[in-house]
Formats: sequence, C-alpha cells, structure tokens
Amino acid sequence: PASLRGTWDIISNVNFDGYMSALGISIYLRKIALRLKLRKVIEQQGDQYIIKTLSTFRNYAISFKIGQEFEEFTKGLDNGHIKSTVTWQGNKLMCEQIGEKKNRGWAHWVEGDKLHLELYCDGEVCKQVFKKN
Ligand code: RET
Repeated sequence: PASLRGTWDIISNVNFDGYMSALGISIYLRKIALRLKLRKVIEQQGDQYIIKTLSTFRNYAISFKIGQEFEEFTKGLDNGHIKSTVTWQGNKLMCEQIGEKKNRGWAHWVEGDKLHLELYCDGEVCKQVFKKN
C-alpha cells in the first residue's frame, strides 16, 4: 500500500460530532474540537509508527508496532484506557480499540494524494480527509 508518511492537513470532516458524542465527550469540548483545523503527522520506520494529531488547542500522539497490542490512554479526548491493535487489512491501516466503548477503532488509508481516516465508536462513523502538506 501507499505510504502514509508525511504531514497532512484536514480538508473535510463529516460527523466528527457524532463520533465525539459516542465517546462521551462534553458539548463544551465538542464545540471547540469542531472548529479545529487538524493536522496529521505520520512517521514510519518499518513496522513502527508514530501518528500525531495536531491542533492549536490540543495534540494527541500514539506510537505502535503493526500487530502488537499496546495500551492507549486517550488523554485529552475521552480519557479512556484501551487496548489497541493496528493491522493492515488490504490497503487500510486498521486499529481495533478494546475498552469500555463498543465497536471502537479507526482506519487510515491513502488514495491518490489524500489521506483518509474513518473513526468508529458505537455505530457512529466520522470521515476525515487530509491533503498532503
Ligand atoms: C482533539 C481535540 C480535543 C478533543 C478531541 C480531539 C480528538 C482527537 C482524535 C484523534 C484521533 C487520532 C487517531 C490517531 C490514529 O492514528 C482533536 C485532540 C476529541 C479523535 C485516530
């Protein structure tokens, strides 16, 4: 699959509010989050990845190895403790996040010069698209 590496800036964001509601994020924080221009910075060396979500308000970063479960604390999001595993499913980098919330996870993939991200939680799907910076 195409490399996800690089700096990516958001160009569309559908149902971020529904996803954040499913996470149990307060209306106050959701209003702030909805206004942010998110940036993804993805670093990769072999099977090792770092994915940073950057904004003027708050940043969030995860670091993982493909196929290896890791403990994720979603600090500043819903502050949940989850067990996450990232694998390739075809051309998609998929994460399963096991914890208190049902059907939680995400998928990242590249199509042309765009990075696509779907965020899942409890039946809600948020779709974000980023263009290469
Ligand atoms: C922000 C601002 C504060 C409130 C919320 C946020 C959401 C961040 C999310 C990050 C997802 C990161 C992923 C990384 C994996 O590769 C923007 C920090 C709720 C949803 C999927």
